[in-house]
Amino acid sequence: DRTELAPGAVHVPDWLDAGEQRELLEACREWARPPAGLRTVVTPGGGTMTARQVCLGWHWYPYAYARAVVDGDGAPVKPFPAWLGELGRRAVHDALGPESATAPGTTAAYDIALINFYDGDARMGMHRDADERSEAPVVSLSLGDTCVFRFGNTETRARPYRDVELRSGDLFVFGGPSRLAYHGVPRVLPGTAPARLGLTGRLNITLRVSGLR
Ligand code: MD5
Ligand code: FE
Repeated sequence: DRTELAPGAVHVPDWLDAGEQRELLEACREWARPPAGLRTVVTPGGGTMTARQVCLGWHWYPYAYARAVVDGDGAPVKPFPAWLGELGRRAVHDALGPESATAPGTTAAYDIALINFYDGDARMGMHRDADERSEAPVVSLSLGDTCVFRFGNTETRARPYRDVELRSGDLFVFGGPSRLAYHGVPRVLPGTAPARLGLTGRLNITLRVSGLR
C-alpha cells in the first residue's frame, strides 16, 4: 500500500511492524540520553522549537551541521549506526522502487538521523530542509501519536498544500522534485499512539545524506 502525493513524495502506511517500531523506539530512548541527548533548539531569531531533537552522525543547528552539539552540552554527536543506513536504503527501495538506486544522490550512504519528539502541544512550522549538500531522498519514520503532516509546494509556505495523517509505523520518502518542498506538522493528535508501544507523544526519525565530510 503506497501513495505518491507528488513526484518523488511517497507515503507507505504501516511500513514498520509492531516489533520494528518497538526496537526503533528503544534505540531512540538510548540516543535521547546525555551526552549529546535530547535538546531544545533555539533559532537565531530567538524562537524556540516546540519539538525537541536528537541528532546522530551530524549535529543540526539552525541552519547548518556540526560534529558536536552547538546549542547543548558541546559533546560529540553520537555515531550514525550502520543498521540505520540499511533501514534507509530499504525504505527508499520500497517507496521509490529499484530504479531509485541510480537516482540523483542515492549512491551516497545515509549518515544523518534527526529525531524529533513532539508532545501533545508541539508543532513544526512550514519550512524546507535545505542544509544538506545532497539531493538524496529524505526518509521519514513515525512512531507514537498520529500527526497532521502538511505537504506543500516548492515555491511558498502557503497553499497549495495537502494535509495527510502520519501514524505509528508509517514511512514517508521525499525525493526528486519533492526533496525541497515546504512542509510542517500543524498538530499532533494526543492519545492516538498504539497502547502496546508505551509512548506518549510522537517521534519522527528522518534519515538524510549530508554530502559533508
Ligand atoms: C517530522 N520532520 O514529521 C518531519 C518529517 C524535519 C521535519 O520536517 O525537518 O525534521 S521529515 C519531512 C520532510 C523532509 C524533507 C522534505 C520534505 C518533508 N518535503 O519535501 O515535504 O518531524
Ligand atoms: Fe523538515
